Amino acid sequence: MSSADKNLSEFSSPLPDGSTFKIGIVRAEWNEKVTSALLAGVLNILEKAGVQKEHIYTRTVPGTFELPLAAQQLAKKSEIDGVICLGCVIQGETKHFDFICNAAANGIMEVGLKYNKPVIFGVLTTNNQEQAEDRAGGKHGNKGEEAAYSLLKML
Ligand code: DLZ
Repeated sequence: MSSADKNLSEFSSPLPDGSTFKIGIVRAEWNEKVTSALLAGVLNILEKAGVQKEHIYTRTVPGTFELPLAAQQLAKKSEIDGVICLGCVIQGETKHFDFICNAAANGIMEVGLKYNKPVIFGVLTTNNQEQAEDRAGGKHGNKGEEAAYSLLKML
């Protein structure tokens, strides 16, 4: 099912209790408006799940390509239970899109497997700005909320 057919902010089961969890968040600064909206979505769900503000460790990186390294730096800390990576890659005229998306997806998965912790791929990979905004608090919900829900479920 594509995210055009599913609202990213609608979940099939109740939010897990997050009151004991310590969570890392890494946000890419490219496409700042969108990734800020994704971060707001994450924080909304974490708050609703009872995650304490002082148990949330937020970092920023220049672009989506840099997400895996910062995720690794958080994931290797024993006190952190899981990490959410937020980015937005928008298709351009060159092959940059494919390289960045593939590197980020593979790198993020590797970090999770290496540290045996959930590391969530909260990255929008869209054809244009409108599709990204539709999924960052727009008509298709918020990918950040979906990412936070996924992390809580995995934990
Ligand atoms: C270079 C680049 C381009 C063209 N597009 C995006 C994008 O749409 N989204 C994003 O998060 N980052 C982009 N970047 C930056 C790369 O992720 C990375 O920061 C640089 O290539 C430096 O390594």
